Amino acid sequence: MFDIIGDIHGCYDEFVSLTHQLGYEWNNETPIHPENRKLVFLGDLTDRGPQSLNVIEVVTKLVENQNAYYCPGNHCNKLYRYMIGRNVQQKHGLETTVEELSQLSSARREDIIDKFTTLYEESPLYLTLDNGSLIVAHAGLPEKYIGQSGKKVKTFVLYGDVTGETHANGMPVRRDWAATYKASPLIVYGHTPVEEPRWINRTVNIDTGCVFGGKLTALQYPELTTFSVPSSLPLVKEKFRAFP
Ligand SMILES: [Mn+2]
Repeated sequence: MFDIIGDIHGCYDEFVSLTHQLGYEWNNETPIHPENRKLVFLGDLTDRGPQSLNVIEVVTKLVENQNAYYCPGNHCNKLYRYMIGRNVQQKHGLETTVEELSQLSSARREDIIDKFTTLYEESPLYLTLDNGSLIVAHAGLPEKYIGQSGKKVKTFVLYGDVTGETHANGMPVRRDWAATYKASPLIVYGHTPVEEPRWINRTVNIDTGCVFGGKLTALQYPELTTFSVPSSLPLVKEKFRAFP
């Protein structure tokens, strides 16, 4: 039994509230469920929000202790590349995580970098759970990529079905892959903020834009019940995508 958490983006307080709502008890700075449910993180733990490093600390500890599963998002990929010394642009939210890191002593900074790079390097590109009945992938997974890996799959999982074009507001144009999904595994994903969890075919987008003033959502599996905590941040309405 899993509780899958949408894109946190440094919204640590909302994450803590959500775990309480889901019945988790905090012991030794990690949320543990009395009935052994496991948390599942679908990526984009950090950037833009106020407490990215606290989120990294909790998630790395949970995964290390085998109390949670994690797969990366595009922001995780970029933060990882920053941490291993690649020349990445500090924008689109990465600058907030870099700023948090700069406030630390070098020993604490090295510790966080070690934890996050280990988490990232050991994570699968997407999670296949419940004997293949449940797939968790940051920006989703079309039927043709189920069980597949490689460069194309990685780009899709991290960035979605992008066309390479951008909208007038600067957001990348993304095709609606979920609308034509026909396979039976349930695909749980995030990446594109929506006002309410969006169910279509056997897919659900649970990125309800917490960092843009929406809410942080969890999906319980196999119950398929969603729980949400409202964001403490101001609403940035143009960041949410409406589907017909
Ligand atoms: Mn994302």
